Amino acid sequence: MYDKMAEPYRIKMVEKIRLIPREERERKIKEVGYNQFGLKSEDIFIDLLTDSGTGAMSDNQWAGLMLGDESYAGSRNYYNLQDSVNDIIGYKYFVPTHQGRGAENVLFPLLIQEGQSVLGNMHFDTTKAHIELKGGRAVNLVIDDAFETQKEHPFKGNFDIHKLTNFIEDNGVEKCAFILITVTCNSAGGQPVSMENIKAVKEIADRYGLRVFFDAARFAENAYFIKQREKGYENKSIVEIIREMFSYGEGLTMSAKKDGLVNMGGMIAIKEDENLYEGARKMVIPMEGFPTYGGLSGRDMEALARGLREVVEEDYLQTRIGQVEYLGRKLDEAGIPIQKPVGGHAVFVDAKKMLPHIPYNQFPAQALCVELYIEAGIRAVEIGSFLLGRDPDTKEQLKSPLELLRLTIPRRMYTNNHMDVIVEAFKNINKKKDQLKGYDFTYEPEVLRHFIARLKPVE
Ligand code: P61
Repeated sequence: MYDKMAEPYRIKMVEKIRLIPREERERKIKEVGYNQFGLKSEDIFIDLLTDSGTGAMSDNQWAGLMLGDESYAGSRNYYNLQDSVNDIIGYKYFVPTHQGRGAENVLFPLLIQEGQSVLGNMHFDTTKAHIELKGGRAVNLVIDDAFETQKEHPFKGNFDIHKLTNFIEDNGVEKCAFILITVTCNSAGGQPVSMENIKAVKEIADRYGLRVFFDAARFAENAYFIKQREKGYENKSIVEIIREMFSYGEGLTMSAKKDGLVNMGGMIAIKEDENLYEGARKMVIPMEGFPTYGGLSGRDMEALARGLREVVEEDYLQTRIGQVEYLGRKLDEAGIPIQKPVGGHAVFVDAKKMLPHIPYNQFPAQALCVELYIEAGIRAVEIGSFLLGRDPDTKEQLKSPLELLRLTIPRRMYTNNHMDVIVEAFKNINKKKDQLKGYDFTYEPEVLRHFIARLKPVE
């Protein structure tokens, strides 16, 4: 075999994209208050805002759409999805939801009491928001190496076991709702969590009588990293690794828009706790829909049932993660500081390192996002203080330990030529980076502000 593996698929249908002139890009980004969420997608050449629901489905999934059974109750696609969940995740119960936050909204009230903390490696923003909306506190206990972008560590998404035990000891177990392991750890750079670490977290949970859940959005990518990097797993299949991973938890929430390989979908899955399942089943009705569809149409459930089986194919994962690595390597060679090693779904550019003259409260990574759009019509997303928001008690702007620009690669969408264009854009920005300015709010909503906030350059 050759060292280099090509994608295990060929392209059957294409979608037109175009690069509008630079003056238009300058005008459009100003019109939307320098917030790339406000841009129309037709004004974007390469869209790296997210890998969430943006991937390409396979012919097999598209064929599945035609087999959608849109019965209100008991759709056959629900049972097909149940089979996929049982086979791949290994949990007994599941409840479909329209996407990940729908699952959080249904499950978290059953697990959190007012004032309790949810102990995570690093919670993603919708997860943090749902924890806080239920009166809880989201606590991040990831290892410190995650915050040192230049330091190589194979599992930068790992929990710091000392921080975890200290938190429980210092605050008391009654102040802890549950432990949530996010795989891969999105906010730290799509960084994986090792099996050894998951086991250690489970041991601590057992010692204190706490329960472990997973935020499973990128579960297959995490399993692939375990296979590549962790001793003892090199000869296991991806499904074996996934099942072992989840065996250490009681349940999960999943945004299926990532490793489910669908444009819309999510779920709650529960290992064996029938009471919890009954609770989720009851709550999903008023919030998402009847438990055999949970906010999804039958055809969506069929696409997901098939996507779950495709995402665990190793040649797919190899080229998927290989493309992200390719982009990371090229940026690194061009002298652009990135989170190392490169994570599963995105390359994270270290804006704090690249633009040290812009302070955290003027959002250096957001400044870089704006420039990237103006430079080459590329839309990226800020993962830093702009996303993090304010302290819920004091309303002070929080200082994120990392100021990252995320180049999120949709699944099965772009070619390496697109990756090369991204690298060229960064080379040009790097030459004039000292002239970039920070940003300040002209409009700031209270919850999940970065979606609709408006900004202006700081003079
Ligand atoms: C993303 F700018 N992620 O990474 P839902 N858990 C985890 C996620 O990564 C996640 C969800 C739960 C997105 C979409 C996104 O401010 C933003 O299906 C680890 O999106 O509800 C979502 O899943 C929630 C982008 C979300 C954002 C919020 O791009």
